[in-house]
Amino acid sequence: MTEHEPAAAVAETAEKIATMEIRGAASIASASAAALASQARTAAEDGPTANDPEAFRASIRAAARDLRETRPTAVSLPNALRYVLQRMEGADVEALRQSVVDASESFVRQLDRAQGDLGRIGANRLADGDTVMTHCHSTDALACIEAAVEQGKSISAVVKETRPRQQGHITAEQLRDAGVPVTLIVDSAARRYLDEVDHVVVGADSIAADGGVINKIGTSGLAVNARERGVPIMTAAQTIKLHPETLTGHTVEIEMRSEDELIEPAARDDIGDIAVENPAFDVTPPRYMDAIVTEQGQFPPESIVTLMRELFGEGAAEPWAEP
Ligand code: RI2
Repeated sequence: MTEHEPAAAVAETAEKIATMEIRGAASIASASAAALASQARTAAEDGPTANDPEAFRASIRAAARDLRETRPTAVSLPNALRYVLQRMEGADVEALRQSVVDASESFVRQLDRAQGDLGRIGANRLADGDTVMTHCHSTDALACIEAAVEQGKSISAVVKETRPRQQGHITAEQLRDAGVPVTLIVDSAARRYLDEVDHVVVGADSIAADGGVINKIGTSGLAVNARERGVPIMTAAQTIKLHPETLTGHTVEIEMRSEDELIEPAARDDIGDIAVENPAFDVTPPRYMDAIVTEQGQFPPESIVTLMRELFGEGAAEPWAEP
């Protein structure tokens, strides 16, 4: 292995994230942290990285860059890489390896704990007998609903299928497993069903400093409709979804995915010369979101910047860059 060749586990994880075999902002973050730990173990075993601390560090940074390039929108991914790389320290390769493995494991542990904590906070917003509407599949959003059920509340769900990849099916199955009665609907039926819904619960891939919520395409339209119908809507998002670069004016890149997810090539050819676009995410302005629920409490979207400054200072380091 040369110093810039990633271990097989990194290439495999990067491929799975890019193709969305591993998906969901929290899962992407935890898989990326685990992949860095694999890289550390492999790089410490043999080759030039096994005896040269600087070559070892360079190989971890290179692996982080490969992971970073897979999907652009979910900030949990660079936040996970940042967490591990900032804790990489030691005078020799063995100490460096240990620090990366330890950081990766503590990141994953914190992620699990944070989701449990935010679930219990989000559950407090739900009342016994509530019907919730969901969009896409978010483990943070599901944690709130599952915690409400664990608190003994009776909850039903209207689940949007979420075109084009239909991650609503995953939500429907997991809610069913949690004993929640589920009604699956097409996305365009959402407004009709809002009259029967007490709360909308969505996740987030990134939260901007102005309180804008970047989540699966269709979230912003749902939020506007929910506001018009007077149905409260919350975003369940661990603090690793807070986007530090937005503190300094950067915007969040919206991932554009393949048109094949949207229309079969043959059907497209039949239609003729058209453009097809497939943005994976949209931005819900803070005025359409009632609350952002994190493991550190519930926030009005406009005040999330205070928490971001506390956690990140004024910006974000890029520890994966070549020095
Ligand atoms: P958790 C997903 O994106 C959805 O947009 C979901 O709301 C968000 O990640 C957060 O998921 P994608 O990876 O971290 O399906 O809450 O494109 O699991």
